[in-house]
Amino acid sequence: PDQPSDKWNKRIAYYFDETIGSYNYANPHPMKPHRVAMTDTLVRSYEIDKKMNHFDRDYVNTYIRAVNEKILTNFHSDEYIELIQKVHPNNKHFYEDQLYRFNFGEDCPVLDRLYDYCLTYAAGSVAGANLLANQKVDIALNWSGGLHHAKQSEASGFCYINDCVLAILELLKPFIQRVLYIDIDIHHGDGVEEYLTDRVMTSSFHKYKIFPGTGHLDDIGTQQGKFHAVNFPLNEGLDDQSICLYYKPVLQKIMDTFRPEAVVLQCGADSLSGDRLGCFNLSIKGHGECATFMKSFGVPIILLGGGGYTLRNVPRCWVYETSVVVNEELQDQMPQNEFLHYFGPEYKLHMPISNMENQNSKRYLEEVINKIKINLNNISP
Ligand code: TV7
Ligand code: CA
Ligand code: ZN
Repeated sequence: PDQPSDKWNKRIAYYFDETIGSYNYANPHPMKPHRVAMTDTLVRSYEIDKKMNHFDRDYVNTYIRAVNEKILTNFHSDEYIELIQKVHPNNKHFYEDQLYRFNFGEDCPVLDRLYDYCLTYAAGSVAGANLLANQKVDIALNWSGGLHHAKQSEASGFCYINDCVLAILELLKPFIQRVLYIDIDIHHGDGVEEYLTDRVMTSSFHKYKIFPGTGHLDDIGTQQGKFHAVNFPLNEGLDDQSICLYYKPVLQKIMDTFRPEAVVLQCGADSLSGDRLGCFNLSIKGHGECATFMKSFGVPIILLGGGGYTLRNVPRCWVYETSVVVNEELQDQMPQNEFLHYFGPEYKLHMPISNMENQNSKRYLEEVINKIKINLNNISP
Protein backbone atom coordinates (compact mmCIF):
# COMPACT_ATOMS: atom_id res chain seq x y z
CA PRO A 1 0.00 0.00 0.00
CA ASP A 2 1.06 3.54 -0.71
CA GLN A 3 1.63 5.92 2.12
CA PRO A 4 0.40 9.51 1.92
CA SER A 5 3.24 11.67 0.64
CA ASP A 6 3.01 14.05 3.59
CA LYS A 7 3.30 11.21 6.12
CA TRP A 8 6.69 12.59 7.25
CA ASN A 9 5.87 16.32 7.02
CA LYS A 10 7.07 16.97 10.56
CA ARG A 11 10.57 15.72 9.70
CA ILE A 12 10.78 13.96 13.08
CA ALA A 13 9.96 10.26 13.33
CA TYR A 14 8.90 9.02 16.76
CA TYR A 15 8.76 5.28 17.37
CA PHE A 16 6.50 3.89 20.01
CA ASP A 17 4.92 0.46 20.06
CA GLU A 18 2.22 -0.04 22.70
CA THR A 19 3.30 -3.59 23.46
CA ILE A 20 6.73 -2.52 24.76
CA GLY A 21 5.49 -1.93 28.32
CA SER A 22 4.16 -5.49 28.54
CA TYR A 23 7.56 -7.20 28.41
CA ASN A 24 8.90 -8.07 31.80
CA TYR A 25 12.36 -9.02 33.06
CA ALA A 26 10.67 -10.35 36.25
CA ASN A 27 11.31 -8.81 39.65
CA PRO A 28 13.78 -7.96 41.13
CA HIS A 29 15.52 -7.40 37.78
CA PRO A 30 16.27 -3.64 37.48
CA MET A 31 15.40 -3.32 33.76
CA LYS A 32 11.79 -2.18 33.30
CA PRO A 33 10.47 -1.75 29.73
CA HIS A 34 7.44 -0.07 31.35
CA ARG A 35 9.54 3.14 31.63
CA VAL A 36 9.20 3.50 27.83
CA ALA A 37 5.40 3.40 28.10
CA MET A 38 5.64 6.00 30.89
CA THR A 39 7.80 8.16 28.62
CA ASP A 40 5.22 7.96 25.84
CA THR A 41 2.47 8.96 28.27
CA LEU A 42 4.49 12.04 29.31
CA VAL A 43 5.21 12.90 25.68
CA ARG A 44 1.48 12.85 24.95
CA SER A 45 0.47 14.69 28.14
CA TYR A 46 2.89 17.51 27.21
CA GLU A 47 1.36 17.32 23.70
CA ILE A 48 4.72 17.27 21.97
CA ASP A 49 3.68 14.13 20.06
CA LYS A 50 1.85 16.59 17.79
CA LYS A 51 5.16 17.92 16.53
CA MET A 52 6.34 14.47 15.39
CA ASN A 53 5.21 11.74 13.03
CA HIS A 54 4.47 8.67 15.08
CA PHE A 55 5.22 5.16 13.82
CA ASP A 56 4.87 1.75 15.43
CA ARG A 57 5.70 -1.85 14.59
CA ASP A 58 2.66 -2.16 12.28
CA TYR A 59 4.02 0.67 10.19
CA VAL A 60 7.43 -0.94 10.14
CA ASN A 61 5.98 -4.27 9.01
CA THR A 62 3.80 -2.69 6.35
CA TYR A 63 6.15 -0.18 4.77
CA ILE A 64 9.69 -1.18 5.44
CA ARG A 65 10.12 -4.63 3.98
CA ALA A 66 13.75 -4.73 5.00
CA VAL A 67 12.84 -4.90 8.66
CA ASN A 68 12.05 -8.53 9.29
CA GLU A 69 13.69 -11.48 10.92
CA LYS A 70 16.52 -11.39 8.39
CA ILE A 71 17.77 -7.99 9.47
CA LEU A 72 18.79 -9.33 12.86
CA THR A 73 21.41 -11.54 11.23
CA ASN A 74 23.09 -8.53 9.62
CA PHE A 75 25.01 -8.38 12.88
CA HIS A 76 24.07 -11.45 14.92
CA SER A 77 24.88 -15.06 14.11
CA ASP A 78 22.16 -17.34 12.68
CA GLU A 79 22.41 -19.84 15.51
CA TYR A 80 22.09 -17.14 18.18
CA ILE A 81 18.97 -15.68 16.53
CA GLU A 82 17.52 -19.18 16.07
CA LEU A 83 17.85 -19.78 19.79
CA ILE A 84 16.13 -16.47 20.64
CA GLN A 85 13.30 -17.51 18.32
CA LYS A 86 12.83 -20.95 19.87
CA VAL A 87 13.37 -20.47 23.56
CA HIS A 88 10.57 -19.80 26.09
CA PRO A 89 10.44 -19.85 29.88
CA ASN A 90 8.61 -23.21 29.56
CA ASN A 91 11.14 -24.99 27.34
CA LYS A 92 14.39 -23.39 28.48
CA HIS A 93 15.59 -26.54 30.29
CA PHE A 94 15.89 -28.22 26.84
CA TYR A 95 18.38 -25.53 25.77
CA GLU A 96 20.54 -25.29 28.87
CA ASP A 97 23.86 -25.77 27.03
CA GLN A 98 23.10 -23.24 24.31
CA LEU A 99 21.74 -20.70 26.78
CA TYR A 100 24.94 -20.99 28.75
CA ARG A 101 27.05 -20.64 25.60
CA PHE A 102 25.20 -17.49 24.55
CA ASN A 103 25.47 -15.94 28.02
CA PHE A 104 21.83 -16.09 29.15
CA GLY A 105 21.45 -15.99 32.92
CA GLU A 106 20.48 -13.56 35.66
CA ASP A 107 21.40 -10.39 33.74
CA CYS A 108 19.82 -11.71 30.52
CA PRO A 109 16.97 -14.02 31.49
CA VAL A 110 14.77 -15.94 29.06
CA LEU A 111 11.84 -13.52 28.94
CA ASP A 112 8.33 -14.48 28.03
CA ARG A 113 7.91 -13.53 24.30
CA LEU A 114 11.64 -12.78 24.08
CA TYR A 115 11.78 -12.81 20.28
CA ASP A 116 8.83 -10.40 20.06
CA TYR A 117 10.53 -8.08 22.52
CA CYS A 118 13.72 -8.09 20.45
CA LEU A 119 11.89 -7.38 17.20
CA THR A 120 9.81 -4.66 18.84
CA TYR A 121 12.72 -2.57 20.08
CA ALA A 122 15.08 -3.32 17.19
CA ALA A 123 12.46 -2.47 14.53
CA GLY A 124 12.26 1.09 15.83
CA SER A 125 16.00 1.65 15.48
CA VAL A 126 16.34 0.03 12.06
CA ALA A 127 13.24 1.71 10.62
CA GLY A 128 14.25 5.05 12.15
CA ALA A 129 17.69 4.73 10.55
CA ASN A 130 16.03 3.75 7.27
CA LEU A 131 13.89 6.92 7.34
CA LEU A 132 17.01 9.03 7.97
CA ALA A 133 18.96 7.26 5.25
CA ASN A 134 16.16 7.86 2.74
CA GLN A 135 15.96 11.50 3.82
CA LYS A 136 12.29 11.16 4.80
CA VAL A 137 13.05 12.75 8.18
CA ASP A 138 15.92 14.64 9.83
CA ILE A 139 15.57 13.16 13.32
CA ALA A 140 14.34 9.79 14.57
CA LEU A 141 13.59 8.71 18.14
CA ASN A 142 13.34 5.23 19.67
CA TRP A 143 13.33 5.25 23.47
CA SER A 144 12.88 1.46 23.55
CA GLY A 145 16.27 0.96 21.84
CA GLY A 146 19.88 1.58 22.82
CA LEU A 147 20.69 -1.94 24.04
CA HIS A 148 24.40 -1.51 23.46
CA HIS A 149 25.97 -4.57 25.15
CA ALA A 150 24.63 -7.35 22.87
CA LYS A 151 27.36 -9.10 20.85
CA GLN A 152 27.30 -11.01 17.60
CA SER A 153 26.66 -14.31 19.42
CA GLU A 154 26.04 -13.24 22.96
CA ALA A 155 23.44 -11.67 25.19
CA SER A 156 25.00 -9.30 27.71
CA GLY A 157 23.99 -6.72 30.33
CA PHE A 158 20.19 -6.88 29.82
CA CYS A 159 20.67 -6.70 26.01
CA TYR A 160 19.86 -9.41 23.46
CA ILE A 161 19.86 -7.70 20.06
CA ASN A 162 22.21 -4.79 19.44
CA ASP A 163 19.81 -2.34 17.80
CA CYS A 164 22.52 0.38 17.85
CA VAL A 165 24.70 -1.65 15.49
CA LEU A 166 21.69 -2.55 13.31
CA ALA A 167 20.85 1.17 13.01
CA ILE A 168 24.45 1.97 12.03
CA LEU A 169 24.40 -0.78 9.37
CA GLU A 170 21.14 0.58 7.96
CA LEU A 171 22.66 4.09 7.76
CA LEU A 172 25.79 2.83 6.00
CA LYS A 173 23.77 1.14 3.23
CA PRO A 174 22.98 4.16 1.00
CA PHE A 175 25.04 7.30 0.34
CA ILE A 176 26.18 7.83 3.88
CA GLN A 177 29.93 7.32 4.18
CA ARG A 178 30.61 7.88 7.87
CA VAL A 179 28.46 7.25 10.96
CA LEU A 180 29.21 8.50 14.47
CA TYR A 181 27.92 6.60 17.51
CA ILE A 182 27.79 8.48 20.86
CA ASP A 183 26.97 6.68 24.11
CA ILE A 184 26.11 8.64 27.28
CA ASP A 185 24.84 5.64 29.24
CA ILE A 186 26.92 5.17 32.42
CA HIS A 187 28.10 1.82 31.06
CA HIS A 188 30.62 1.35 28.24
CA GLY A 189 29.08 0.72 24.81
CA ASP A 190 31.20 -2.40 24.28
CA GLY A 191 28.92 -4.24 21.82
CA VAL A 192 28.92 -1.27 19.43
CA GLU A 193 32.65 -0.68 19.76
CA GLU A 194 33.16 -4.24 18.47
CA TYR A 195 31.75 -3.08 15.18
CA LEU A 196 34.38 -0.44 14.30
CA THR A 197 35.57 0.27 10.77
CA ASP A 198 37.05 3.39 9.22
CA ARG A 199 33.43 4.35 8.40
CA VAL A 200 32.18 4.05 11.97
CA MET A 201 33.45 5.99 14.98
CA THR A 202 32.20 5.21 18.48
CA SER A 203 32.47 7.46 21.50
CA SER A 204 31.38 6.44 25.00
CA PHE A 205 31.78 8.07 28.36
CA HIS A 206 31.27 5.73 31.27
CA LYS A 207 32.05 4.93 34.86
CA TYR A 208 35.26 2.96 34.58
CA LYS A 209 35.80 -0.35 36.34
CA ILE A 210 32.15 -1.30 36.65
CA PHE A 211 30.33 -3.61 34.20
CA PRO A 212 31.42 -4.51 31.50
CA GLY A 213 34.95 -3.42 32.52
CA THR A 214 36.07 -2.29 29.06
CA GLY A 215 36.49 1.22 27.65
CA HIS A 216 39.98 2.22 28.80
CA LEU A 217 41.28 5.56 27.54
CA ASP A 218 43.98 3.74 25.52
CA ASP A 219 41.39 1.48 23.89
CA ILE A 220 41.26 3.31 20.55
CA GLY A 221 40.29 0.48 18.14
CA THR A 222 42.41 -1.80 15.97
CA GLN A 223 43.14 -2.40 12.24
CA GLN A 224 40.98 -0.13 10.01
CA GLY A 225 39.13 0.85 13.17
CA LYS A 226 42.28 2.28 14.74
CA PHE A 227 41.65 5.77 16.21
CA HIS A 228 37.90 5.18 15.71
CA ALA A 229 37.07 4.29 19.31
CA VAL A 230 36.97 7.30 21.63
CA ASN A 231 36.67 6.29 25.27
CA PHE A 232 36.23 8.70 28.17
CA PRO A 233 36.55 6.68 31.42
CA LEU A 234 35.20 8.46 34.50
CA ASN A 235 34.93 8.25 38.27
CA GLU A 236 31.76 8.74 40.24
CA GLY A 237 30.01 12.05 40.75
CA LEU A 238 30.30 13.37 37.18
CA ASP A 239 28.40 16.68 37.01
CA ASP A 240 26.80 18.92 34.38
CA GLN A 241 29.72 21.30 34.28
CA SER A 242 32.16 18.51 33.41
CA ILE A 243 29.95 17.52 30.47
CA CYS A 244 30.00 21.07 29.11
CA LEU A 245 33.69 21.69 29.71
CA TYR A 246 35.13 18.30 28.77
CA TYR A 247 32.72 16.12 26.80
CA LYS A 248 31.27 18.70 24.42
CA PRO A 249 34.80 19.65 23.22
CA VAL A 250 35.45 15.96 22.48
CA LEU A 251 32.26 15.81 20.41
CA GLN A 252 33.23 19.05 18.64
CA LYS A 253 36.67 17.65 17.80
CA ILE A 254 35.09 14.45 16.45
CA MET A 255 32.68 16.47 14.28
CA ASP A 256 35.64 18.49 12.93
CA THR A 257 37.96 15.56 12.20
CA PHE A 258 35.73 12.57 11.39
CA ARG A 259 32.93 14.65 9.81
CA PRO A 260 30.12 12.10 10.17
CA GLU A 261 27.15 12.20 7.82
CA ALA A 262 24.80 10.63 10.38
CA VAL A 263 24.78 10.30 14.16
CA VAL A 264 23.40 7.59 16.46
CA LEU A 265 23.04 8.95 20.01
CA GLN A 266 22.45 6.42 22.79
CA CYS A 267 20.85 8.35 25.69
CA GLY A 268 21.06 5.84 28.54
CA ALA A 269 19.52 7.56 31.58
CA ASP A 270 21.51 5.66 34.20
CA SER A 271 24.08 8.49 34.08
CA LEU A 272 21.51 10.70 35.87
CA SER A 273 21.90 11.69 39.51
CA GLY A 274 20.15 9.23 41.82
CA ASP A 275 20.10 6.28 39.44
CA ARG A 276 19.59 2.92 41.15
CA LEU A 277 22.59 1.35 39.37
CA GLY A 278 24.56 4.45 38.40
CA CYS A 279 26.76 6.84 40.42
CA PHE A 280 27.03 10.00 38.31
CA ASN A 281 25.44 13.30 39.31
CA LEU A 282 23.95 14.71 36.11
CA SER A 283 20.74 16.73 36.11
CA ILE A 284 18.20 16.17 33.36
CA LYS A 285 19.32 19.40 31.66
CA GLY A 286 22.98 18.33 31.87
CA HIS A 287 22.15 14.95 30.35
CA GLY A 288 20.11 16.70 27.67
CA GLU A 289 23.04 18.96 26.75
CA CYS A 290 24.41 16.16 24.56
CA ALA A 291 21.17 15.97 22.58
CA THR A 292 21.00 19.77 22.30
CA PHE A 293 24.62 20.00 21.20
CA MET A 294 24.47 17.17 18.65
CA LYS A 295 21.20 18.47 17.18
CA SER A 296 22.88 21.83 16.57
CA PHE A 297 25.15 20.37 13.85
CA GLY A 298 22.14 19.67 11.63
CA VAL A 299 23.41 16.20 10.72
CA PRO A 300 20.73 13.43 10.48
CA ILE A 301 20.45 11.92 13.94
CA ILE A 302 18.68 9.04 15.66
CA LEU A 303 18.25 9.14 19.45
CA LEU A 304 17.97 5.84 21.30
CA GLY A 305 17.23 4.93 24.92
CA GLY A 306 19.38 2.56 26.96
CA GLY A 307 19.88 2.14 30.69
CA GLY A 308 17.99 4.01 33.40
CA TYR A 309 16.92 2.31 36.62
CA THR A 310 15.27 4.89 38.86
CA LEU A 311 11.89 4.45 37.26
CA ARG A 312 10.52 7.96 37.84
CA ASN A 313 13.58 9.74 36.41
CA VAL A 314 13.88 7.91 33.09
CA PRO A 315 10.64 9.30 31.56
CA ARG A 316 11.59 12.76 32.88
CA CYS A 317 14.88 12.56 31.04
CA TRP A 318 13.56 11.21 27.76
CA VAL A 319 10.54 13.51 27.57
CA TYR A 320 12.92 16.42 28.13
CA GLU A 321 15.17 15.16 25.33
CA THR A 322 12.12 14.75 23.10
CA SER A 323 11.27 18.41 23.82
CA VAL A 324 14.80 19.42 22.84
CA VAL A 325 14.37 17.61 19.53
CA VAL A 326 11.03 19.25 18.73
CA ASN A 327 12.24 22.62 20.04
CA GLU A 328 9.45 23.12 22.56
CA GLU A 329 9.90 24.34 26.12
CA LEU A 330 8.07 22.26 28.76
CA GLN A 331 6.52 23.62 31.95
CA ASP A 332 8.15 22.18 35.06
CA GLN A 333 4.78 21.33 36.60
CA MET A 334 3.73 17.99 35.11
CA PRO A 335 0.39 17.87 33.29
CA GLN A 336 -2.24 15.40 34.42
CA ASN A 337 -1.48 11.86 33.17
CA GLU A 338 -2.14 8.26 34.17
CA PHE A 339 1.30 7.78 35.72
CA LEU A 340 1.43 11.09 37.62
CA HIS A 341 1.62 9.25 40.97
CA TYR A 342 5.15 8.05 40.09
CA PHE A 343 6.38 11.66 40.05
CA GLY A 344 5.19 12.79 43.48
CA PRO A 345 5.49 14.46 45.87
CA GLU A 346 6.89 17.23 43.63
CA TYR A 347 5.18 16.36 40.32
CA LYS A 348 7.92 18.36 38.59
CA LEU A 349 9.74 17.55 35.36
CA HIS A 350 13.17 18.48 36.69
CA MET A 351 14.65 16.94 39.79
CA PRO A 352 17.40 18.15 42.12
CA ILE A 353 20.86 16.59 41.90
CA SER A 354 22.66 15.25 44.97
CA ASN A 355 25.46 16.87 46.97
CA MET A 356 27.92 14.04 46.22
CA GLU A 357 31.52 14.95 45.47
CA ASN A 358 32.68 14.97 41.84
CA GLN A 359 35.60 12.54 41.94
CA ASN A 360 36.72 13.64 38.49
CA SER A 361 39.28 16.37 39.14
CA LYS A 362 39.89 19.18 36.68
CA ARG A 363 43.41 17.82 36.21
CA TYR A 364 42.19 14.31 35.42
CA LEU A 365 39.57 15.55 32.96
CA GLU A 366 42.10 17.76 31.20
CA GLU A 367 44.54 14.89 30.87
CA VAL A 368 41.88 12.68 29.30
CA ILE A 369 40.66 15.31 26.86
CA ASN A 370 44.20 16.09 25.74
CA LYS A 371 44.98 12.44 25.01
CA ILE A 372 41.72 12.07 23.10
CA LYS A 373 42.48 15.14 21.00
CA ILE A 374 45.96 13.83 20.14
CA ASN A 375 44.45 10.51 18.98
CA LEU A 376 41.82 12.29 16.90
CA ASN A 377 44.52 14.21 15.04
CA ASN A 378 45.30 10.90 13.29
CA ILE A 379 41.89 10.87 11.61
CA SER A 380 41.79 11.86 7.97
CA PRO A 381 38.33 11.62 6.49
C1 TV7 B 1 22.13 -0.85 28.96
N1 TV7 B 1 24.46 -4.56 37.28
C2 TV7 B 1 22.85 -2.28 30.89
C3 TV7 B 1 23.64 -2.41 32.17
C4 TV7 B 1 23.92 -3.86 32.50
C5 TV7 B 1 24.58 -4.07 33.85
C6 TV7 B 1 24.54 -5.60 36.49
C7 TV7 B 1 22.85 -5.98 37.80
C8 TV7 B 1 21.69 -6.64 38.40
C9 TV7 B 1 21.16 -7.74 37.74
C10 TV7 B 1 20.05 -8.40 38.29
C11 TV7 B 1 19.53 -7.92 39.52
C12 TV7 B 1 21.12 -6.22 39.61
C13 TV7 B 1 20.99 -4.68 41.40
C14 TV7 B 1 23.39 -4.75 38.09
C15 TV7 B 1 28.69 -9.33 36.98
C16 TV7 B 1 27.35 -9.68 37.40
C17 TV7 B 1 26.75 -9.09 38.66
C18 TV7 B 1 23.40 -10.81 38.42
C19 TV7 B 1 22.68 -10.56 39.72
N2 TV7 B 1 20.07 -6.84 40.15
C20 TV7 B 1 22.89 -0.89 30.27
C21 TV7 B 1 24.94 -5.50 34.06
C22 TV7 B 1 25.56 -5.76 35.42
C23 TV7 B 1 19.48 -9.49 37.67
N3 TV7 B 1 26.08 -7.09 35.46
O1 TV7 B 1 24.21 -0.47 29.97
C24 TV7 B 1 18.38 -10.12 38.24
O2 TV7 B 1 21.64 -5.14 40.25
O3 TV7 B 1 27.70 -6.60 36.92
C25 TV7 B 1 27.11 -7.43 36.24
C26 TV7 B 1 27.52 -8.92 36.26
C27 TV7 B 1 26.97 -11.13 37.33
C28 TV7 B 1 25.45 -11.28 37.31
N4 TV7 B 1 24.86 -10.68 38.53
C29 TV7 B 1 25.24 -9.24 38.67
O4 TV7 B 1 22.37 0.07 31.17
C30 TV7 B 1 20.71 -1.23 29.00
N5 TV7 B 1 23.58 -6.48 36.79
C31 TV7 B 1 18.43 -8.57 40.08
C32 TV7 B 1 17.87 -9.67 39.44
CA1 CA C 1 28.52 5.06 27.83
ZN1 ZN D 1 23.82 1.40 31.49
